[in-house]
Amino acid sequence: DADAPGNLAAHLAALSERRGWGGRAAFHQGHRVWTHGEVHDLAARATTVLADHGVRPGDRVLLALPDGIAWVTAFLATARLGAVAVLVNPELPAAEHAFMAADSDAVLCVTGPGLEDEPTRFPGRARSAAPPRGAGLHPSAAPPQGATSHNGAADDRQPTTPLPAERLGADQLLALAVTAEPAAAHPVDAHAPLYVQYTSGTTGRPKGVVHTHGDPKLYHDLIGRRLLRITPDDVTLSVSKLFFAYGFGNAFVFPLFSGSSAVLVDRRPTPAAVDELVARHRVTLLYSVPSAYAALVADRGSGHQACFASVRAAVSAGEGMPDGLAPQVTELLGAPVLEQIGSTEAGHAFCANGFDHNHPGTVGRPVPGFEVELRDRAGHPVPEGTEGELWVRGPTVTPGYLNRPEETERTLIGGWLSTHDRARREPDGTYRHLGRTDDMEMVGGITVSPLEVETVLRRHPAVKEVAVVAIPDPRGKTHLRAFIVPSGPSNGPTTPLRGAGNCATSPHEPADDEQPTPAPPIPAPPAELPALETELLTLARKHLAPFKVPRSVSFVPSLPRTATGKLQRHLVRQGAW
Ligand code: 3SK
Repeated sequence: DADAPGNLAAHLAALSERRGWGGRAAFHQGHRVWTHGEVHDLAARATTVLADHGVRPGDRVLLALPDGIAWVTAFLATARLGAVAVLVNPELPAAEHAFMAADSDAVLCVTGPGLEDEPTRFPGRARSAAPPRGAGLHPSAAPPQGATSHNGAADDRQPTTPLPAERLGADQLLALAVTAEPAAAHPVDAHAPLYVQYTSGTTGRPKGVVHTHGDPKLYHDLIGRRLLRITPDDVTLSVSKLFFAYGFGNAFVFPLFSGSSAVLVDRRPTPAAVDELVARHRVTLLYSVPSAYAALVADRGSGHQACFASVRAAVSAGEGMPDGLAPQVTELLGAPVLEQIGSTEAGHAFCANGFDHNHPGTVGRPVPGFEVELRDRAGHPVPEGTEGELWVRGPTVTPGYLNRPEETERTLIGGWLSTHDRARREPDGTYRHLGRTDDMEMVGGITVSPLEVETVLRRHPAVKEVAVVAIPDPRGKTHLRAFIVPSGPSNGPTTPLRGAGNCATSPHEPADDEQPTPAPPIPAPPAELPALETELLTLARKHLAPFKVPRSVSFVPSLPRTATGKLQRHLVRQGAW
């Protein structure tokens, strides 16, 4: 197959050349633009820098970097070298970084600002004699015996050679790359491992999920090109960051495979930053998560605003959209909301809505090439119209977890991936997401879906966010408690809207500080809370069976969420955030 990707970085560089994209914008960061040609040239040079730092084909290189050109360069250079990039959230605590560096047996950690000088964060490690177990990292990654490495030198490394892990700052990588010679790509096939992403994990230790050189092309062919119809004229803004599956596909894979561009921002943008960036770069595709869309609507109001005129679609994933939010987003942006669902294990979305078939409130139909089944706890398909757990089979599903053969065996059965998402199939073949299987709460021996209770409570205009969990009382009996983040006086739907009718764009002086530290949520004044509690419980009694009505309400300034906006229900249960 002439179009088979082989080495992803080499494939993308050749594609850009063939299609004449060299002079087109690929990434915007602050006031700088990098063209596709510049990106691939820089990556080829950075490959030499990584090799000079001891990285060899098959090695793991941990990237703890904020979104930006250094991230893109480090990823492509690692791929070009035939090494495996380990993508981690740069904002994790030191202990989690240390765990991931050790778990992936990284030989080099490329770090962003603030992390370079922390000696304990990425402890030096001897390169282990044995490769990590469990996910087939080595068989297809290792160069064939006697093969030469990317720079033509024979790879004579002995597996037992102790070699301490190196560290390289992002600025240093870029500075060295500018003057380095470009390196040829190491030949690998499409099944060779390309990257590892750690699942943010709502419980337990993070697990490294492996994906191959062939996967990104499929993300683009199946979703970017076919469903979202991305063309070279598109401009992407993804609230989700590059280290995460959703952001990686949206803001790295799709632009490089389509000749389009992405706006990269190093932190999660605030609502004000989103509309400034959309207006400044004429963003056409906005990718976000429900909590960030809700914040945008709360901040800007729902009437259409001119600063969003360029947006042609608002893609949403990560969690189900609360009732009523999608129409508000559509009204604000003047564009359809396309909900989808995916997972780190599936690589990208496996069910999605598209322009031709968009069923609001559902996550759409299976992405072509994916099969989806709803199964009961015993793993048997459920009758039509009944809810069950989503199982998925498709071309980009991970070969497995790094170092976790038992968990791989439990999650991947006969090529089918257990997603732990609950859903129901609608008559038009779309799937309605009903929460996570581990989200169910037990109250007095009865299973309750907290999502159902949360949906009712969220209808109250003074509720900005809500999480319902079962809490044991001192006698061990469990009761439902609702944790509520109240709408602040400035963003409640019944009060005047701070930004309504006003785009935050400043055409004369584009903001450099695109993401000011998010303002802390503004809780309602304490005197109003008892009344609000009564109103919420009345609302719950009106719409829910008695055993689903929360016994108590706690008002909190925020809820614990993963970097991608997913509620961390186990932390709410523990009261630990
Ligand atoms: O979290 C999701 O639902 C998702 C959606 C699209 C791509 C990747 C992911 C993880």
